[in-house]
Amino acid sequence: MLSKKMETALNDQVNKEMFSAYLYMSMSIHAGDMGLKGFSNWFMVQYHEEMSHAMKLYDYIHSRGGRVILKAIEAPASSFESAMDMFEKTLAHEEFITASINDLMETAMEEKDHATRIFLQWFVTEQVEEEENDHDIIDQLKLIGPSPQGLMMLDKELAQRKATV
Ligand code: OFO
Repeated sequence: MLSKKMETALNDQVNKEMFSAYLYMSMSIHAGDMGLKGFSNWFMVQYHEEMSHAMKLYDYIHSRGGRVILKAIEAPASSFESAMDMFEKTLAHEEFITASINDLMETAMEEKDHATRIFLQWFVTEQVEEEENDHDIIDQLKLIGPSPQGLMMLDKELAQRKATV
């Protein structure tokens, strides 16, 4: 059985993952408006990943006898300055999520909840991968600079990303 404190903290994370999904869906829409179909695809795949993160937490809370309480999801920004702006905001958001996962891990340790600590390890590893992906794309955007041809090539590459969930 989850402690009340752990249950509340995991519920807050469900909300953060659903906001992440909402944020990337908004970026997908904006990239589509910019004519960047590959970027739009990349962010939509990310939307699905974030929903799967929320569902992993949802299933775990239930499996430990807890109750999922859905809260309002904040509206994300609806427009962005550029492809670089979207990825810089993505990286900043993922750093915020990493800090949130670290806080959850601390709570699990304080509560001596080893099952939750082990469950959260998947998220710790996932955050390393997510931040690395964002850094890689930001580096490529820096190399491209103002070149529309370079941006179109990266757009083709990002069009290849397939949903894994
Ligand atoms: Fe982007 O990893 Fe979940 O939020």
